Amino acid sequence: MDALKQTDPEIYDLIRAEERYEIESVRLIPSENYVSRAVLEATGSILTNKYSEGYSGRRYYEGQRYIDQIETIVAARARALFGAAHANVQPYSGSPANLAVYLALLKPGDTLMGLALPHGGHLTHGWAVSATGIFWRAVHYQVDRESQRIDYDAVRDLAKKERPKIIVTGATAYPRQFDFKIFGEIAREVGAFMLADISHIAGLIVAGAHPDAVPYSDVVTTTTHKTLRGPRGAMILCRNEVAEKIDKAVFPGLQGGPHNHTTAAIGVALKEAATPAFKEYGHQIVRNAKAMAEELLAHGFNLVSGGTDNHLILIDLTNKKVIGKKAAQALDRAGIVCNYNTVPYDPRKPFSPSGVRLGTPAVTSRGMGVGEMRQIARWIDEAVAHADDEAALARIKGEVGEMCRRFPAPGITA
Ligand code: DSN
Repeated sequence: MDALKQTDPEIYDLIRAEERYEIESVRLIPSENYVSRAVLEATGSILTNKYSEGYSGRRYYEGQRYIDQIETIVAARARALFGAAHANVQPYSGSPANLAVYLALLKPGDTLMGLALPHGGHLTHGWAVSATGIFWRAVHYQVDRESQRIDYDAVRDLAKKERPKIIVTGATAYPRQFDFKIFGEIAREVGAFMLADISHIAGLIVAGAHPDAVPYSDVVTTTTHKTLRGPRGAMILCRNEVAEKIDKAVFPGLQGGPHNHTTAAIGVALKEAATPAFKEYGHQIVRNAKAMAEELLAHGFNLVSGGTDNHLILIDLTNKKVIGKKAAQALDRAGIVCNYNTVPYDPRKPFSPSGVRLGTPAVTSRGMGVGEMRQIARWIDEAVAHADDEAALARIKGEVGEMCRRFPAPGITA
């Protein structure tokens, strides 16, 4: 980055500092990852210079001879990898992707139904402060108070009562698998479209480490930068019957020119995800999360739903007498990065909730395995117990840094 260093040393220094931070810390935010050098190179390529409103072969600008080929290849890779009839690879990120689906399939004021945000859903699944809860009438299902898992009978009852036009599945903080088949059946029973937002678990689905959503859904949205390990972007996969509406909603409905550097990098990530090594990666993410969960349970942590089936763990810290924000901040000082998070039926407010959320996609990308996960869980236990003890946190940080040096960070030191 010599040119950057010369032109803008201030930004250069901050990028280098973030790079060191990503090398030296254990990154447990479940929506983050490390992309490969190849994905980074495509993201930082000259494709950022282009404008190409429209779709391959149907652009509003000349000069698309290479861009058309790139977008065609990437969409074909997306269809092949996910077994989808149609793929739109232009959404800027997950929120615009979901917005595009609603724009395509709903009229303003129509009802949509999704998992409540404090129960693990997402803002764009119709939460009141999101555009999706302002322009559409949103109703929400929750997890069961006892099992802290989705109660499919309750989902069916709510769908029959509210008659949503679209049912959204998918989550950002749900540690269990989704039964997409049942969701599809419920959607058909009430005449709703089914949208599966698989942003968090796309990589697991590709690897066969989570059941597939495409066969049961009308539309599937996914970001490309989480378990899928691509650049920051998104895709919409759908049945042919709704493809034209989806494409029109993305452009010209919602967006202008696609970010071609991102499209190309998504293509690289999809190629990487089609390999046997990626399949193994997806399964290792889950093995690692289960090992970390087991060790946390052994140290008296209360895990939402009692454990995990996927890439993430949600800890309710109430019994540890530490609030989520304080625990997350102490962990960061100890070199372990996670986020504070609401837990189902949380009596506390979203800005200072009772839980923390952990995930294993990034550490698994570094090649860490179950032994390291158990060690990380023990550090978490120590850091939470000594959240006010700076000497203890500094000692843990030293040990974390030592372990991190043994595992190259993809895209940075590997
Ligand atoms: N912000 C993402 C996450 O952390 O889960 C979801 O959009």
